[in-house]
Amino acid sequence: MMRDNDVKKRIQQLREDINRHNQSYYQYDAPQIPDADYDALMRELQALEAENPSLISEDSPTQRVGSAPLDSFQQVQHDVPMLSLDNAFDDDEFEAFDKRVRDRVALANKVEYLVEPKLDGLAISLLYTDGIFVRAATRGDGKTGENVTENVKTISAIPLRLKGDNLPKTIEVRGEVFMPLSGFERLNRDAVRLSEKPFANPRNAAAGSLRQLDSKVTAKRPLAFYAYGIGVLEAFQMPKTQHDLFELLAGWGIPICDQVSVATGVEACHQAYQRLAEKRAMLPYEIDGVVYKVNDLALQQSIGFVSRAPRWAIARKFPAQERMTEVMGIDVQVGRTGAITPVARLVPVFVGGVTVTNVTLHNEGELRRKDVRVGDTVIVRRAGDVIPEIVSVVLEKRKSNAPIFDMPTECPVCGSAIERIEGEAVARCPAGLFCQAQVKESIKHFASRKAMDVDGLGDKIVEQLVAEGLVKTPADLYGLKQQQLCALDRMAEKSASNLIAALEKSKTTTLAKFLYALGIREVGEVTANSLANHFGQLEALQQATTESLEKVPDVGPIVAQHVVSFFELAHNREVVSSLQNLGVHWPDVSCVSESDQALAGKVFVLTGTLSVMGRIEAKEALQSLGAKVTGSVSKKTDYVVAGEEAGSKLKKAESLGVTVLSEEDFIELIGEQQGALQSV
Ligand code: 9MJ
Repeated sequence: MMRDNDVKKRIQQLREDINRHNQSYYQYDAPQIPDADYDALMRELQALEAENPSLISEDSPTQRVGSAPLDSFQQVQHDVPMLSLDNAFDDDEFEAFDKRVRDRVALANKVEYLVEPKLDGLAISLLYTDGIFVRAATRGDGKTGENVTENVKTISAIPLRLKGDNLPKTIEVRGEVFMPLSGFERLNRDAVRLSEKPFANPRNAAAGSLRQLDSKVTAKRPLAFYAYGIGVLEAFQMPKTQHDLFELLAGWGIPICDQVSVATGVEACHQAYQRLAEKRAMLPYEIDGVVYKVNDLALQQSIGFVSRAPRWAIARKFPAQERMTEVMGIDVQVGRTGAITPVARLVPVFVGGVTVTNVTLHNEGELRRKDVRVGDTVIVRRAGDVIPEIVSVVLEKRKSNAPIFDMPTECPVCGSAIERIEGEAVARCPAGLFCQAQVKESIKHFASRKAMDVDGLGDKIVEQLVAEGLVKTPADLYGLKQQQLCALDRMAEKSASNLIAALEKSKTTTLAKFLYALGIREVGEVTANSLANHFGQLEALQQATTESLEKVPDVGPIVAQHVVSFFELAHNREVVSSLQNLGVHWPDVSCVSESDQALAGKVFVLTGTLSVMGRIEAKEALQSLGAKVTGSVSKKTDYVVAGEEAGSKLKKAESLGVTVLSEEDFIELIGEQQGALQSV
């Protein structure tokens, strides 16, 4: 039997050892002892605490193993708004920012900045009262976040009790939760081994881990944290600079990134940026740029902030990332309209923030131009959210016998002779719905979110349904029976009945969505919407001539011809009427003439993250009011709706003098217009 004093000492020792091992494991991915030994230490500590409940402390590692799952996250109001950052995309934009700072505070001298790496994770707020961790919340929309306390407790890098005696009554520490690269790679290796879907990038992995209702799951995820600021601070003297603040936080045991530096004036800032860009590939975590912050906290205060971003800080993103990898094979895919696309299969490579395994080579011309061959070493680039591409082949590494890749002359799926039309880059399989690949793709398109939005009809299910001959046209989907679905791979009874219910629900749609779902060539969402608004009824559209179609905004001779050809085919007319007979229906839009629509003809661009409505919903709301939503900003754009972290499109709108709406302005506008319509 241990004496009380010995028990206390042993508990203390175990806590220190376990904390140290947690740090080695999660932060440095360098475990110092085997898992079994670690488990033994943890069990010993748990047993001692169970026998001596008075010795349990809130900061014991036993408190980090997760607790009972929640039903949902509670909301948390941020008393001090949690801001995000504006971006500078080049030196000029940063220099313009620096000038604005100097003008605002009438500073003739150079400004002193703290240069921090920009971590790619999830912003989080940590509340400490009398040094004890009491609550963690996500940023959410900056005003209201989600309470993720139970999950954050499991992150061993975050202290549950601050060190030292001179502590504030209340402090809200803000920073980024992220997943170090080694932990991310380990997590994905495990996912692949267990046939689970790997995460696309460390950011998604961190966000997915933190938004778990079951904190026991979060406890197993290798998350880390760096602080970058504070929100609420009570009964404590504010330090003088951002740098001093970092030192203060570090002294209390809060993790701070060790790559920060002070730079005075733009030249020194550019150098600090360059230094970090060069170090980037060596860092054990993903960074996507640097953040410059005015170092003097009193100056920060006087400069203030606008809507969601401080005026005293700016993020400068790194340019596209490039990495080398190998081409394992080249496949040829057949798309929904028969387009034949060569795709390079790569040895997976983590580049520009995601793991890339396939890269499209677009068409034969592109394949020839780049001369990509199986076995080649290639440079892959991915910038921002742009799809990855092969920049070039590293010819020095090519094996002398690597054969040129020949495009097939026959469709790899149905065997039809591939057609190449003069002047068109794309080769096509002309077999249409006699080609199983095109049937599969048309069904996937029909069911997709922006089309009929059939929840739960994933690609794998569609592939089985078509391969088994259960579905030949979209209309067949609505005749599927529970038993047929249950016979498919990985389809439990519950999922089958959910899918039947989702199909039923999808029958209530809009004419625009239905037209888009039909997959008529060149009829994307915007055109489908224009057609629906113009014709009002399907019957009118089906009978339209090319001349009348060309009167629709956006519709030129090619689109008009595709629409006419589509409805000329008896097969297509039959599918459309079967769908209607099976109950697919939409509200009549013919009663509102185009010019009556509140936003008729107005061109909108949505950019950044829209947190209240979401992109798809916002787009639908605009389209229902007759507006057109496009992807790029030009002189023709009437409004740009800029959500959180809006980037280059917002800049372009500002430079062209296009009206910019915040998300709140936009919601107000939609509300007013919808209200106006209802009262007509
Ligand atoms: C990141 N993501 O690393 C800020 N951030 O400061 C750093 N984010 C930030 N600072 C104010 N280093 C708002 C966001």
